[in-house]
Amino acid sequence: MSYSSTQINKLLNSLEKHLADEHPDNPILAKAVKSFRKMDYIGYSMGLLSRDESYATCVTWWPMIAVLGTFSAGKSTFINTHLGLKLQRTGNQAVDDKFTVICYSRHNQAKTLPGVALDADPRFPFFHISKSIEEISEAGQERIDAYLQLKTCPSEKIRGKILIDSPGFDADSQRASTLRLTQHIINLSDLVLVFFDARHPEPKAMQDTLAYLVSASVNRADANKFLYILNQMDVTAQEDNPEEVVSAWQRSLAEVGLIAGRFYRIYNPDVAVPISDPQVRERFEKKREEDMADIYTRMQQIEVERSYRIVGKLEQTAKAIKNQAMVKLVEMLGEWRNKVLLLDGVIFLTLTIFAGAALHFTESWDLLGAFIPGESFSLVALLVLLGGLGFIHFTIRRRVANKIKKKLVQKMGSDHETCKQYTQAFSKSTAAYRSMLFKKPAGWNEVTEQTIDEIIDESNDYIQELNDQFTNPSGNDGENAQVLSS
Ligand SMILES: Nc1nc2c(ncn2[C@@H]2O[C@H](COP(=O)(O)OP(=O)(O)OP(=O)(O)O)[C@@H](O)[C@H]2O)c(=O)[nH]1
Ligand SMILES: [Mg+2]
Repeated sequence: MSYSSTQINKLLNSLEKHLADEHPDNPILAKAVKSFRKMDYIGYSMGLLSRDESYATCVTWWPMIAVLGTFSAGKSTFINTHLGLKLQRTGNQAVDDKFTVICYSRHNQAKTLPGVALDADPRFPFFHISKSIEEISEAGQERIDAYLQLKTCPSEKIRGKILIDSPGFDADSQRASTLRLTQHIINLSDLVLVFFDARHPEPKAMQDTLAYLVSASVNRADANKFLYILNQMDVTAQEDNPEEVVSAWQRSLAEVGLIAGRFYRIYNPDVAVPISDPQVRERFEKKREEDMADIYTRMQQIEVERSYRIVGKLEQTAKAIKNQAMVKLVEMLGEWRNKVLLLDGVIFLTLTIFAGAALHFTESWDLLGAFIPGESFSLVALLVLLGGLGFIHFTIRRRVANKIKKKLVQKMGSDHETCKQYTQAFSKSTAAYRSMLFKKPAGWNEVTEQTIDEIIDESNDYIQELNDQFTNPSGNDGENAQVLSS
C-alpha cells in the first residue's frame, strides 16, 4: 500500500499534532517532525525517496517494549498482570504463534485486528513489513496476518506506548520470516525484556535460542535496552539450593557471550506456587519486589529513550545521506561515466574504421548520390548519422546504468530499503536529460549540503535539550541489577 503525497502530508500533520498534544511542554519531537520533513525534500530532489514516502515513516514514533523469550516462560502472564486485563491467552502448551502488538484504545472492550492493520499504518512499527516478509517467506505469498495481530485494550498502563508479546522462541524450528520479524522488533524496540524460565534454567536444547537472542544483543550500541529476566523463580524455592539455578542460568548466558548485562529474577504471585518456608518466602518476595520495581521503572522511562532514539535516527539519516548515499552515488556515477565514454569511444572508432573502409572499397557514395543529388544528400546523411550516433550513445548510457544498478542490488541484496533508494537516485542522476559530465548526483548542490548540515545541527540541539530535561537519560541502572561476570 502506498500513499499519495497529500496523504503523507496529512499523516505528518496529524503526527505533529498528536506529538504536540501528547507533550505540550516538550516540543522536541514535534520539532523533529519538521526536521524530517526538511530531509524529505532532499530525498525527493535526489530521487532517494519517492513523493509518496517520508523519512518520518521509517521511525516508530511510539515508544515500544518487546517481550521475547523461550516457550512458556510466562511472557503473556507478565503482560496480562501488567495490563490488569486477561488480554493474552496463557498456558503451558505453546499457545501463541503470532506476535501481538498491544496498544491503547479508549474503547471499553479489547479488540483484535489482523496484521494488515499494522502494515498499512505508518504510525506503527510494522508499516510495510509485509513486503520484506514476502521476500524471504518460504511458503510464497504468506500473509502478514499469519505473523502479526493487533490488539487494542483500554489499560491506562500502555497509553502512548506499544507492547509486543511474542510467540515462544526456538531458534531451531523458527521460520526465516519469524527470525526476521524478531530482528525487526529488536531493532525498533526501546526496551526488550528477554524472558527465561527458571524451571529449565540451562536446557541444552535452548542453547541455540539463547545464542540467538543474546548474540543479537551483545556488541550493540543499544545493549542497554535489553533486560534478561529469569521468571518463575517461585518454582526454585522448593529446591535445596535455589541459588544454583541462578548460577546455572548465568553460566548459560556467559557461554553464549553475555558477560555483562542487566538481569532480574522474578515470578508472578498470581500464578506462583506458594512458598511454605517463611524465611525463604520473605527472601524471594524481597528480591522479586526490588527487581519488579526496576523493570517497571525502565518500562516507564522508555518515553525518554524513545525521544533520544528518534532524534538519533534523524541525525543518523542525515549523515547517511551526506556520507553514504552521496559518496556511493558519486562513485557509481564515476564508474558509469568512464564506462560510457570508453564504450562510446570503442564503438565510434570501429564505426569510423568500417565507414572508411567501406568508402574506400565501394562506390556507394556515387550510387546513393544518383538518387539524392547534391547538398540535400549530405544533409540527410548527416542527420541519419547524428541520429544513429545519438541512439547508440543513449543506449550505451542506459545499458551501463542498468548493469551498475544490477551490481548494486547483488551487493546490497540484504538491505532492500537502502538499495532501493540508491537505485532510484542513480536512475534519476543518469536520466537521459541529464548531462553525463555532472560529477554530483541529481539534487545535490550547495543548498542541499547546507540543509543537511542544518539538520545535523538541529538534531544535536535536540539532544542538548533532551539532556537538559533528563539528567539520567540512559535509564536507571538499578542497584538491584547485577552485573554478570563470567
Ligand atoms: N509457577 C509459576 N508459573 C508461572 C509463572 N508465570 C507464568 N506461569 C505459568 O506458566 C505457563 C506459561 O505461561 P505463559 O504466560 O503462557 O507463557 P508464555 O511465555 O506466554 O508462553 P508462549 O506464549 O507459549 O511461549 C502458564 O501456565 C502460567 O500460568 C510464574 O511466575 N510462576
Ligand atoms: Mg504467550
